Amino acid sequence: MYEKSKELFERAQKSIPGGVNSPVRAFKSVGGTPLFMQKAKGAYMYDADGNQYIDYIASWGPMILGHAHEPIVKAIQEKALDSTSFGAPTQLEIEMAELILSMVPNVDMIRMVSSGTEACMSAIRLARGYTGRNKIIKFEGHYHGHADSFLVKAGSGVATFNIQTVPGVTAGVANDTLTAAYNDLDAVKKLAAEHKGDIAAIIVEPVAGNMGCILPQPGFHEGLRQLCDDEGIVFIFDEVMTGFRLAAGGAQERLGIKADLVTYGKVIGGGMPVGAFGGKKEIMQHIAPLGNVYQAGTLSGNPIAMIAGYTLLTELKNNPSIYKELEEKTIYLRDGLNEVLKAWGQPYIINQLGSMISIHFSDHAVVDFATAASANNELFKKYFHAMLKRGVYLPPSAFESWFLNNALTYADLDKTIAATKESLQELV
Ligand code: HOZ
Repeated sequence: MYEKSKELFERAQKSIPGGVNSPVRAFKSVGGTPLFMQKAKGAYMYDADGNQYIDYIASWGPMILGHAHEPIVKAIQEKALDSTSFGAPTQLEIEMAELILSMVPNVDMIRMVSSGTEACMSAIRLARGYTGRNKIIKFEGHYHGHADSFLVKAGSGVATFNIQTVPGVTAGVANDTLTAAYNDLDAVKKLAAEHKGDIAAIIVEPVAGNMGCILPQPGFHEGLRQLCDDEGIVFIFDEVMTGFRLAAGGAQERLGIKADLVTYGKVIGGGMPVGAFGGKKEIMQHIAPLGNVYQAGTLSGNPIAMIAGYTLLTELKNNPSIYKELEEKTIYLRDGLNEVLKAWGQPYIINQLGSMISIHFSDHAVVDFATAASANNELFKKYFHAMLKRGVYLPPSAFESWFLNNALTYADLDKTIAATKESLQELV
């Protein structure tokens, strides 16, 4: 069934570390051979052996309208005829910035980069440059890309592979990153009091997606916002996953919270390599060449990435019903999964908001990294493979959120629920 993928994986390991260009996709935590994908269309992906899968990763978020969405593909093809990169400004970059500003609350200015990692790394540098302070607070199990400052108690692959300390991150950098449990406002207040006047920024995934999907508890973000106001700390929402997914205005709109800086990733490139950070003019004007906080990139504002993102965001802006449809589908899936899991009789937790959802095999609420990590991940492994065998491609780790795309039909969701019912019988 996976012969070609097995062959490719063996070959890949000779020239690429671990055979993959990003660790989570190596399937190491769930075991087995990673599947090498050949193509994808709408809600389906096809591997090198020609197997079809219902996709619940959506390229980790951006394929909100499904894979190879025709207007995006067409726009990329047309744009490529005018060159794939200039290293000079274009009108399209202004149009893209104006479009984002028109959709997102509370962002006066935005700077394009090439990935979510770059966006978060730059936002932190800007917060430090702006405040003249060094330390940041992040949350256990949150993942803001692989820049040094963020690899302390990180989620996603760092949690998946249980890496406690990342070699190569200097003690100096690690010491400037303070961590607290997600949803524990008192712990954050304590850190802020202990390091009064030293904290440049608090960075948070507004809805956590790198330890499964975990929702903010009522009052948590409001408390962080107040603390940042009281202490002159820059409040950063990492919306790499939630931006343009939970609502056109992202988590800021969905949760009704105003951040000082916001970071975006792959979603704003419609799947192309893009990121961005933006926020209040008062802070953003410290970025070079307006200010001295340096940040740059030849591929920033790349025309192909810009046209792909512009096309996706325009469609999302013009059809707000997409968010309603996506949420209804996700709730339908959640309810169907609940039914079969309940009948199965073993403990489980489903967390869901908008089109983000995940299952933890746990008998207690999953509200932070500790509760996510204490879930039964051996069961998740078995569930993952049982679903894969039945043509459903879930994230290959319990420390990741699932992302729905609007090309999914109710028949696809029914198949997924039925596949879960069957799969559960294989779990012991
Ligand atoms: N870190 C990504 C998920 N949170 C996975 C990236 C990938 O393997 O593509």
